[in-house]
Amino acid sequence: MYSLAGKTVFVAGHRGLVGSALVRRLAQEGCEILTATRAELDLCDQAAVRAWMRDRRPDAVFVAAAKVGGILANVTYPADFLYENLMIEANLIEAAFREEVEKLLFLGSSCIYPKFAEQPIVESSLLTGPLEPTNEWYAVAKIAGIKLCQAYRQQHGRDFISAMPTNLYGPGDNFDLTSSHVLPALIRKAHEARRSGAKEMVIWGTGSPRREFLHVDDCADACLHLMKTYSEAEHVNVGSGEDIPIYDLTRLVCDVVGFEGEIVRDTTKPDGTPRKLMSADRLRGLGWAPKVPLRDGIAATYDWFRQNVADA
Ligand code: GFB
Repeated sequence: MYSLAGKTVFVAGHRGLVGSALVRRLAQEGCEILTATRAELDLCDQAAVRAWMRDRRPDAVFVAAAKVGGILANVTYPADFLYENLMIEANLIEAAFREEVEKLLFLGSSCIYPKFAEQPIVESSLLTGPLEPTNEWYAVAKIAGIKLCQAYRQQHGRDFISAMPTNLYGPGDNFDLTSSHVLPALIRKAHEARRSGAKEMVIWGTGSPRREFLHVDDCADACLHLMKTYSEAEHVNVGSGEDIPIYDLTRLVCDVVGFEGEIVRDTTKPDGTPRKLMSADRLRGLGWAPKVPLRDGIAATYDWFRQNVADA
């Protein structure tokens, strides 16, 4: 058991979806939370990261900083997704090693798994087949992050662990239609269609791919659970254990938002991987389960969107 009480905990990426949820959740732990804005610390700058870590000397680190985006952003900016994510994780993990950080948790993504991995995807499926091309750049960077944690554990005995969250959503998400993930995009599209009295809203692809969704507060809670109780080399899936076709998800979002028009598919846009349901067995076996039902999570996220984006 690794207690966070009284510790100094650095959340790298505290303004992002996951990082901000980690900061909210860590407030209950009696620890000192360290954060750095992009203006204060460029995580792609190795010398700056080393100096910052040497100066602040955190006891524990959450690597929640990453260049992230939905399917179109991944396809459009492969160099950014590969380069920035490699730099961020390598700089943080190496600096954590040098400054003798007691524990580090690296956050990856469910896209690390092969495109046609057997479902639900178990952790040992990693590197057993080709990746989904729409996000292979991001996936390769995240696989490197897992391997960095394992390498520092093996070579230097460091307690660096990795968590692989499924598709996340919640307050603080990116609602920009060109770069967002599907759920915030659907919330925005349904909201704007209802407001404007449109007869239809357009979704990308065929609507048949299935995705698993987890509320970001559940993800943060799971990360703390792992930070406190888990100390092994293998990464751990963090998911809800349930998936849903994108078309059905769209209907659910429309129901929450109150849009009753037609849902139209734009099949010129990519579908991405057909299915990405992770096995939740390992995390359940470690004593953790999600709490936020999908519909409730979408309703709460829609409230946040209205207050902070649509009406702001
Ligand atoms: O969330 P998303 O962008 O990324 O798309 P992935 C999921 C599915 O929703 C795809 C469809 O089949 C999209 O075609 N979709 C339908 C839409 N309408 C929309 C829309 O308006 N916007 C978006 N964005 N999608 C990401 C990876 O893959 O998953 C990342 O690109 C990361 O690297 C993330 O791993 C968790 O689930 O396909």
